[in-house]
Amino acid sequence: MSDSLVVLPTYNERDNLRSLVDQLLALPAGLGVIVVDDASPDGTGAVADRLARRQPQRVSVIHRPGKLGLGTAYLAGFALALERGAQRILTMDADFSHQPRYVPQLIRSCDDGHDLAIGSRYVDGGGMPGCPRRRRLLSAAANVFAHLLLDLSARDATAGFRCYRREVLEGLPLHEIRSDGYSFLVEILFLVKCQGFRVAEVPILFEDRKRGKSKISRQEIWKAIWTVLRLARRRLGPLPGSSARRPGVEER
Ligand SMILES: Nc1nc2c(ncn2[C@@H]2O[C@H](COP(=O)(O)OP(=O)(O)OP(=O)(O)O)[C@@H](O)[C@H]2O)c(=O)[nH]1
Ligand SMILES: [Mg+2]
Repeated sequence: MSDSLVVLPTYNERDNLRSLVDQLLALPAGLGVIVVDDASPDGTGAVADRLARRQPQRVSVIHRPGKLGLGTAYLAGFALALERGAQRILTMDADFSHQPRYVPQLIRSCDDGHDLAIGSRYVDGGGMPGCPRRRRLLSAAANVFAHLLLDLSARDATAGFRCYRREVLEGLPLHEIRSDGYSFLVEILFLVKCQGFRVAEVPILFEDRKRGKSKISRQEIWKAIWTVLRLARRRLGPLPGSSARRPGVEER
């Protein structure tokens, strides 16, 4: 198995998955791929199985019984990647919003000493060209809100295009994460900050998906707002009489 594994959560990505995996496997990095499919009604799981049969050394599939959320899909992928001995664990969307051409830069950034590299829309050279105004506003608002309340240093705190060094995932209290959906990305970044890991951002151009449908629902947006408020409360310290630990004291 490769020492860099890409975790690809999928829900109804049949029209994207095959060409995305082919492009990832063709990169010089010699990547492996772990697809985490939640019983997609469109048959994405069967496509993933075919890809795994074709390249069993490089493609694995985790099948879950139903749509259990993006956050828990990442956790399932991380567990398998760590078990397989991966040194770098990448995550990306399976809809080509995150282009495989940026993967080598994310890996290089970790090899240069960063613990987490984020494919970022909000640093010089990054952006969201061609995305509808509503999508850009949603992303910008989510980031401003998370920054204001959580004091995160990364400019793109909601990005799902990331490369974690193994030690980060081993060192974080992943069992404490309560977000099961999209807000997982902010919650894990908050833990990364609390533990004092080094974060870098690599500029990417985020592209709007061309095939398939977005899964972000209004409910996910409310859950994300709630997550940021919950973490902000935690950042301020334990409630009187509570025995909760203040995460910030562990900074190194
Ligand atoms: N396994 C699993 N994957 C999911 C789930 N929800 C979303 N995904 C996948 O997570 C990735 C991101 O979801 P998208 O719907 O593309 O969300 P987004 O990229 O933030 O939104 P758009 O830009 O509108 O596409 C995609 O690869 C989805 O197929 C889920 O509940 N389980
Ligand atoms: Mg997407």
